[in-house]
Amino acid sequence: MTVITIPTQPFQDQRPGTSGLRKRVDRFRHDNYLQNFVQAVFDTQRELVGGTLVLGGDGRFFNREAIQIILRMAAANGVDRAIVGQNGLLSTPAASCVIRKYAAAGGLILSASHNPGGPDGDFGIKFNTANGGPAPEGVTEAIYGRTLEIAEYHSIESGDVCLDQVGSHTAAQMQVEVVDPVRDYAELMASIFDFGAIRALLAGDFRMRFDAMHAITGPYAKRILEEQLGAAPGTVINGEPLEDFGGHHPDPNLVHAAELVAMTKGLDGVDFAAASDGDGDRNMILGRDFFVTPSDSLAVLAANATLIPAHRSGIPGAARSMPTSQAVDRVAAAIGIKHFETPTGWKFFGNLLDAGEIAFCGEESFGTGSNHVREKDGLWAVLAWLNVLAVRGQSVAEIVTEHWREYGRNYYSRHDYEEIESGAAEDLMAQLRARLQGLPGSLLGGLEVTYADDFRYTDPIDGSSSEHQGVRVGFNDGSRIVFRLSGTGTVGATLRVYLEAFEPHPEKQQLDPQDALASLITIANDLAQIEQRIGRSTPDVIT
Ligand code: VG1
Ligand code: CO
Repeated sequence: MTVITIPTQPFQDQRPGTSGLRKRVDRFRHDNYLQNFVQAVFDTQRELVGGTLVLGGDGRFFNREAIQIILRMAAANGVDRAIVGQNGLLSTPAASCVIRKYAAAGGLILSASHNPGGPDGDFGIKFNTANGGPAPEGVTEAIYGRTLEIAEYHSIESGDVCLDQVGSHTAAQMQVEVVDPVRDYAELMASIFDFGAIRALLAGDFRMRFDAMHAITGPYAKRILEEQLGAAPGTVINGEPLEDFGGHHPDPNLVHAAELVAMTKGLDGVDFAAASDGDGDRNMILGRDFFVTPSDSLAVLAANATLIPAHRSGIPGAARSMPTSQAVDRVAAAIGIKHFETPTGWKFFGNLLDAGEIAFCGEESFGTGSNHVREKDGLWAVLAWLNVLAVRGQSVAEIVTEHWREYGRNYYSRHDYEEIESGAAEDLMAQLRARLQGLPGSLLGGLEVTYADDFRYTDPIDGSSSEHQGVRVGFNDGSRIVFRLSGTGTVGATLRVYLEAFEPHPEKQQLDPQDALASLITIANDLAQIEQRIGRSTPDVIT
């Protein structure tokens, strides 16, 4: 084999964000930008040498090329075996499943998740460790440190590996196994859920739609929902993965999945609708005329966990990211299981899942999952809801409103201010941080501040700590405001304002969240001086 060593220059901007390294696709395609990052992974993650690497992506523009570049580099760097999804495809949760099932040393997942794709869109890469989860901060920092000093990368002289068919190939000394991207994942789903009950539900007059948003979950949803569970053909919409996601944001929320939302409206509305994102790890859940917030979804699933065969004897605990509503905490307290609050990003759930402290976890950003893999999992959430709906025989709205009656309702909303000037965003956060100490005890908009801090997390398993994870301000009526800057954007900064108010009285649980949160929204705007500092009077996206 001819290993070639190619000189390169380091870049200063390869620190992974909340979920891997994300940039405009143009950046990745030029000047060895991708190669530098990949070489930094091989240089620092030495268990890959002589080990197995899982490789796949969400199929966006540049996916195919990037896979071939990485395969050549993996062979040159001494990887023993690469497991690649057919056509270079693997959803993020499926990649996690495959890493775990075949005891791989790690995986490289190519995706910019819900960010737009295509020649002018975004690209991304993420390294997952042997537990199947996103690398913890210690690992991402080591990779980043290496990118700052990298001077060369290794590759081999060889043509492209054929990824069109399932089968075995070699690239120099390395074995390349092209696998069906759906099979292992579908088997795992069948081992968790009551497929018989879901099949019976779908055989009746229950109507559902799943919007794959022209992204990776199309083939997964068709195989599992339509072929294995008998959902009517056409249940999966936008099921053909496209390199540019049809020009849309593959982001399952009320704005970007408007076509699906419309299908749930009125007398003709379907009983259940769901969508997933670019790489298949996010989910949105809808009933007829009813939107389930991701925070409520986590709480409802935790409360109903024992209806799912894999969790029949109960779950040990649940975790949520800090900005996620505290609805799941109430369930945990009521049913007597542990609960944890972690920083934003799935990597922080990994240790808790590995240690068996929790089985369910979730984020307000349309992320829900369990201990079956180490990523959030869009289709898992859809199947979990179908399982609960099948067993309970009630509608989505009935299940959620009953849940609120029992545990109280956590009104919740997130306001995003996108593509704002980075300096102004940093200043806004800095002035908030500077004022935190003086806030407790003061009155804001008639509410008393009970605590104000910059969230700091100490991992209960390995003791590592993460600071500056977002500003939290809590009030005497249980309501809460959180401010943080996004770590996934590729242009300017995004300010996220998370608003939450608790309502125990059933007769007051039917308000529109924006109305229920109106006074808190005013307090948040005044406190952070949003309009003065970033010149915006309304958010770009409200969820
Ligand atoms: C966002 C979400 C966060 C999520 C992350 C990755 O991060 O808020 O909850 O973990 O995206 O999701 P940020 O830093 O922009 O707020 V995905 O579907 O990109 O893997
Ligand atoms: Co995603």
